[in-house]
Amino acid sequence: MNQPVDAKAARHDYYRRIAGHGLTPLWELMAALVPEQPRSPFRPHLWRYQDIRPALLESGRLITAREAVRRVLILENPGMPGSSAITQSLYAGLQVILPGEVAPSHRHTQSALRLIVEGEGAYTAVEGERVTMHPGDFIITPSWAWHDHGSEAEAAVVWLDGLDIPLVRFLDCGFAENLGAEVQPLTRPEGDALARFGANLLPLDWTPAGATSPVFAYPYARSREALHRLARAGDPDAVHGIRMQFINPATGGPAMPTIGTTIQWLPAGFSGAGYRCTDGTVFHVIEGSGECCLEGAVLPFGPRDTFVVPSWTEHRLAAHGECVLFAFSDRPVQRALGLWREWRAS
Ligand code: 1HN
Repeated sequence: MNQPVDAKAARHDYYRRIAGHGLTPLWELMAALVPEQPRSPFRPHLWRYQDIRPALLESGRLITAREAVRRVLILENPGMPGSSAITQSLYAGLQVILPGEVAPSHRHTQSALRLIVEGEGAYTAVEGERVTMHPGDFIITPSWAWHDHGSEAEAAVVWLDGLDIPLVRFLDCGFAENLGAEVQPLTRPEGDALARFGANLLPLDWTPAGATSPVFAYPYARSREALHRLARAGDPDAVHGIRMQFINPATGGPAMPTIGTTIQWLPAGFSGAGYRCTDGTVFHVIEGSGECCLEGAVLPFGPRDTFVVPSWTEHRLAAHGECVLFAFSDRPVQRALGLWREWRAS
């Protein structure tokens, strides 16, 4: 803008004076407030499991799960240091529990998901029911549900946590409390929720108590079997391969109200078409290796790695061998508000 020095100085003097009244001029900020398209300050990034596993296990020698409450290393997006966020709306971390440990019971309005990365035989208890963890299992802790974790395993168990912490912080609507006992009382046998709600059956006269799926654990053995059957049927999508969403069987909607979750299979040699969506997405590699190619960057991934693609960042997936990827994002929130968009190169 070409303006006389006097006019510029007059405006800046004016801005300084009105600032004292809690006022600021929109015309200086318009383009930043209403961009033509999303320009996320978050960056694409990959956390290589092999590289971070030693640090994760070292934390187990420095602090107990009891003292830490949750012994987690946060996967913080390098574009937003200090945010404890992996995307604008979501948090991710890797949690480790050692044999004999307990992570005490608490609840909060933030919803959580777990994707088991390594080890067998730890458990999480959610609202009175325990579930034993196996690699690839997807487990939900709904908003305001009591939850504690423990391990009777032989070795360390590690899982990826995903929570809607930044979203809840943004909305200023977070509450939390401790149970006061380390372990919550168990009121149902293991497997109850899956039998009651996850067998294409619902109890007669049952009405949902909340917005989250009553099936709180989705065993990998089942989703893997489904994916492999669909893989044999062929016809993978040009962008996603075979990509399925985890649903709430009582509604057909997303398993969690604030976090969308998917599992996808890519055939060996898959070279996906370009894609953008407004929901910044966290991918976790359950099996296989390949690459996520982005504008100006390639993220080579292998088993147990986690990578993030920020909002509206063009990317495509390529697989070396067969791959299975888990992913989560805030898509259900954007869709509920009529804001979600996608773009496909094919
Ligand atoms: C939490 O409750 C868990 O229950 C994990 O495992 C991570 C991060 C912030 C706040 C609460 C868990 C968390 C968390």
